[in-house]
Amino acid sequence: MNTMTEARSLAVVGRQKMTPSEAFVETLVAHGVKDVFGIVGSAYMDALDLFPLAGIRFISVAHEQGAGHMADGYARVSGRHGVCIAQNGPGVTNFVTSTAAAYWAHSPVVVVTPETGSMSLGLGGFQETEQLPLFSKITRYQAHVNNPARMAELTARAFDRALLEMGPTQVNIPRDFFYGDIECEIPRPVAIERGAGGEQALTDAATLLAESRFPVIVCGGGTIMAEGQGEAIRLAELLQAPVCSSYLHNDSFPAGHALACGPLGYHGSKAAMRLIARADVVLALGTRLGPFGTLPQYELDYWPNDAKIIQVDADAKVLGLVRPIAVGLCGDAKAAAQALLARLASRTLACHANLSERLAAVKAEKAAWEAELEGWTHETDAWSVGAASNSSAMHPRQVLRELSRALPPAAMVSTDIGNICSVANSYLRFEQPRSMFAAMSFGNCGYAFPTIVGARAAAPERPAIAYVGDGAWGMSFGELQTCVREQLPVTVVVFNNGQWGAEKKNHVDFYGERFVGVNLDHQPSWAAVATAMGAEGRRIEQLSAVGPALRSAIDAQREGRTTVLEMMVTPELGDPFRRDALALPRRHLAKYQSTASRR
Ligand SMILES: Cc1ncc(C[n+]2csc(CCOP(=O)(O)OP(=O)(O)O)c2C)c(N)n1
Ligand SMILES: [Mg+2]
Repeated sequence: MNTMTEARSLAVVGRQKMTPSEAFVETLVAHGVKDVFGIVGSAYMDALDLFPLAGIRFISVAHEQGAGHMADGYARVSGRHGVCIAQNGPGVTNFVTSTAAAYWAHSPVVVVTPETGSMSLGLGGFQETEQLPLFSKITRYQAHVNNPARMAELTARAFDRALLEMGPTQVNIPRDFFYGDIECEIPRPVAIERGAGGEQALTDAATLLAESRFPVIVCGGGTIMAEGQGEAIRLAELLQAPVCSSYLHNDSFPAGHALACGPLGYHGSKAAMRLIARADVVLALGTRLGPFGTLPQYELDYWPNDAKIIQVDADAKVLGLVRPIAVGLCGDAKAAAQALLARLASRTLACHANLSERLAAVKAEKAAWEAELEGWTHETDAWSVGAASNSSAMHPRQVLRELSRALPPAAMVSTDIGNICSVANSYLRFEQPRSMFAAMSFGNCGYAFPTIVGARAAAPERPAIAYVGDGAWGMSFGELQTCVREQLPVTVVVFNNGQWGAEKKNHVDFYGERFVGVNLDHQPSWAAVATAMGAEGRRIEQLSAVGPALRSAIDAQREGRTTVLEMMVTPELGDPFRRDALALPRRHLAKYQSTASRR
């Protein structure tokens, strides 16, 4: 045994004398923490000093936002806590965006925020800001260590609550409270098993499903978090019900399964949308049915307003929140699916009467969507056709298809929030859960790359790929330093279309092509930047090179090398994000009349 494993195995048991730093670090050890992401800071140096002997790796990053996203990716792929820590004040404020993103991704991230010393708080000293209000709306729980003797207790609670409520929690620690002598016991993690939901709700849900003639299942992130994919498959097979994935959870049901219809929502699968439109009963398994994932797409207003919705979610507060429901089941997706299977096993199911008709519909809709996608080689709106005709670059859709064909089986893919990354949703298929890490409802540019770095830290055996637009890449490429320095090899696909494309699409559709701040002129060669930073960089201009380049970049990961594949693509743009939220411009003042809508 080396010193590190020896130290880890010696868990501190019973009440004893220690320093608060020791109490903090031992609490991390008790919760199985092996990696912490952050940037070094004097505020917590006394605890950091203990990390190596505690068997905790400190992953030193380029920007605290990156650390927060890495903790998020780490948590999403492993189902365990992701942990990040920073210097009080500016280091901690850099966590705000990543914490908000983790909140909407339902990631159990523990954000450790050392703060200004307790004896100078409020005096406006160095690196001081109020750190609790900043995170109050983007964490599930906030612990403020108000006395050094409570360090272990409050830190442990933040860890427990992150898993209990599936979201980020904060431990705020006045920096002087790491020092001193205390007596305490390190709390053991509190494991709480979730149940299937209420008896009556289960009975009502089973009855609705048994009587349904066209049941459709929507599998959400809750199915993944509950490790309930096997139960979802059994339930789908029992009912012979088509299964849609909720928005950006393409990994919630195996894409190769005969009943899998693909994702709902923005750039999702038309097959999924057309089939759910026919449902008389929808079983929403582990999904809050977020508004963005149920909006009309491709001019299909697919949500079945007359269907009876059974919604299963571990968070009671989201039941019926966005869409009216017939039955709300506050429970774990896996346990609820098991309970429904048990209740349905011996019942006559109305949906078996028209089984062949339904399966034929599933097959036909899937085939039609695949054929449409296959033939959809470029965007066909007038602006895109014009923009692409002046360009010798590759069509984004064709690049996306080549990439998806070259993805290895256990690949983990994170996607950013741009136009091309959103179109990627049509092409990304997964057979196993915990494979897709999209910027979820918070939708911040710059999410995908650090998130995949964190995922790679948690699952070093799995190929790790990030899809990033060139604008978002400009925000986040700094973490290439982390990949190289910390030996966390990933592959980044940067879509170089020379623009903040997703927003440019709004200028095209609503603002008469009056472009303000959307063109990314004078970009550096991102391939050259990667090389300068100690990674590999390749500029890809030919479609035939896309698949081979991805495969060799994934091979390079095995040798510890990070690669940036800069895909030179046309500026054409797919359907916009927020057609629902924009309006044609009205102007009253004479000086602005030239910008008023003529339509
Ligand atoms: C942090 C942040 N800033 C701004 C936005 C608004 N925004 C949404 S998509 C987008 C454009 C993304 O451009 P790029 O990453 O180049 O991808 P593309 O759309 O060109 O494929 C912007 C600026 C955002 N979502 N997040
Ligand atoms: Mg772009």
